[in-house]
Amino acid sequence: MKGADLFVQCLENEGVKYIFGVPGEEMEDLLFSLEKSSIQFIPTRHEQGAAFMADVWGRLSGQAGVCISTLGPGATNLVTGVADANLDKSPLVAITAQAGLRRTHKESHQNLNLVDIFHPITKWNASISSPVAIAEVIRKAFKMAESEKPGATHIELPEDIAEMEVEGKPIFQKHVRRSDPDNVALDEAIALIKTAKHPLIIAGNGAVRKSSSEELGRLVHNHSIPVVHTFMGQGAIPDSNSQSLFTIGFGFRDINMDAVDKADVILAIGYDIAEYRPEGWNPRKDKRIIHIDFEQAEVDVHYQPEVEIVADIAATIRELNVKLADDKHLFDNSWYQSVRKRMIDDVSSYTLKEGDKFTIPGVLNILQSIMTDDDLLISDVGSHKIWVARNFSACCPNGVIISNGLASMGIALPGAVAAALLSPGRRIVAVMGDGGFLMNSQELETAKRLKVGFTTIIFNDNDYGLISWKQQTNRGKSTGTRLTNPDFKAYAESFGIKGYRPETLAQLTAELTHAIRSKELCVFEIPIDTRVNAELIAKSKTLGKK
Ligand SMILES: Cc1ncc(C[n+]2csc(CCOP(=O)(O)OP(=O)(O)O)c2C)c(N)n1
Repeated sequence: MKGADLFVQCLENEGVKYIFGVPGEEMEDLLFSLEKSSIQFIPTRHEQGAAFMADVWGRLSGQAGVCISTLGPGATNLVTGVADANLDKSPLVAITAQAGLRRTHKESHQNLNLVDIFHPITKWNASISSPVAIAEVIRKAFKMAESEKPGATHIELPEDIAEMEVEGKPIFQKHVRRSDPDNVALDEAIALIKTAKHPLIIAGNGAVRKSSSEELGRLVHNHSIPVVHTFMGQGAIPDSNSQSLFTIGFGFRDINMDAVDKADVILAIGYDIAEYRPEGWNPRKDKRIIHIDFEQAEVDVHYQPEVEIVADIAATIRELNVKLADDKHLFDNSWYQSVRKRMIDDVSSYTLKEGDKFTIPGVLNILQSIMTDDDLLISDVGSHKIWVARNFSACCPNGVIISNGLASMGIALPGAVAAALLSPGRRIVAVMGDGGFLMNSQELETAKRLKVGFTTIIFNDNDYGLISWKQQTNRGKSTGTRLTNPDFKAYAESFGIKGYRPETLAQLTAELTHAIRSKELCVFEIPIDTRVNAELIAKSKTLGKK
């Protein structure tokens, strides 16, 4: 068989269902091998869209999403989405075609050193230099991408390798068991927890992967330990749970920082320093920290754990639960319940009344009332992301998807395409700013062609809003952020997609309810009043002082 046929057999062996990408001449053999396979190649309108689809697929499923591009410009277009998956700890395998080996050593058409380009944004990458290596390279790329901490890997397939004859077969994949937590470290952690007056858990993105969240729920319920989540840790325990103190990691002081300040022992569970620097919550370096993660702690003066438990997170929390089983209710919840209540009251204060101008937190409250625990909210990056993280309650791991490692604009719309393919029955809402929407709006055509349904919400402020919010906070004015926009409703309709531009609260609520429940592919343009942004900063100066 041809190298390309073996390559595709290996992908089938990894359970790949879809490959997102833009075709190119140098991947002709691979495309025709794919055509004969069980895998569907999904042409996207930009390689970045393909990479974000693979990124969100990986994050939601735990199995590597796969994207593909041609050499040169196709490969450089993939880079942002691949880097996003890598920093967001999302399993992804990127495949790039390459010129034949006979010309990669010299300057030639579209020839870039792709292994060098992808090296700093992947966990591992390689060029396939012989068809005999195909099975090993593919198995390794998937194994590396999917093992903790997950991330991106990259395979380069030169066109002559794809064409060559080869004999071989895919390598059998076996589930690898991670090591159990160390008993001495567990006992040290228990001893430290028992010295605490005000213990607090920071749940990061590692706490929403695998089966950690059930064990975490048991730990906090049995011992009344409160949890703050990072943006990507949202849903580690449901926000409806009385131990949830919602989300931390804003560039301003929020109400729940009262509890963080008061906490003496911090259990950092699956905490990812790429999301939120420890200086933000441990400025005086006086917290006693227990680090629970798949990997050792990063070295940081503001993050010096007394105990590090490096093992499977779910297994570690399970062991803590076993060892604490005889100690019922170690702590009382009185020290943090008022913080929780103030957060809840603050979020509901944004509920819109008829006649009010639309605001992002106001619309999020409407979404919260329409969406159920089975639904999915995907946020893009911008001011709306701050509001989603702060005000939208997560019900479960992966109920809210936010990119907060690389934090790249443009992820939400392609991400919704992947989520809809992965879970066709799920109701999905993607929220974004006008800036992020127009970065990857071309993927509306991909969505339409695939006949997937989800609700796209554009919060329109004709501005790169988060940047002007920050500039306004720092300097009292903004520069370089103002935009003009097309008619988004007409734009959506030009793709044959339903467009909405509601004008009253009643209309907004009715149209959103219909659109979300019916899972139609549609675009809402919601003009927003951004004064709430500055008001939140002004309020934050007093929020923590009650
Ligand atoms: C790809 C990329 N480019 C630039 C940035 C920097 N950035 C962060 S938020 C933002 C503005 C986002 O504007 P918009 O999408 O309209 O959302 P809004 O802030 O108005 O809610 C920018 C430019 C980024 N995070 N990602």
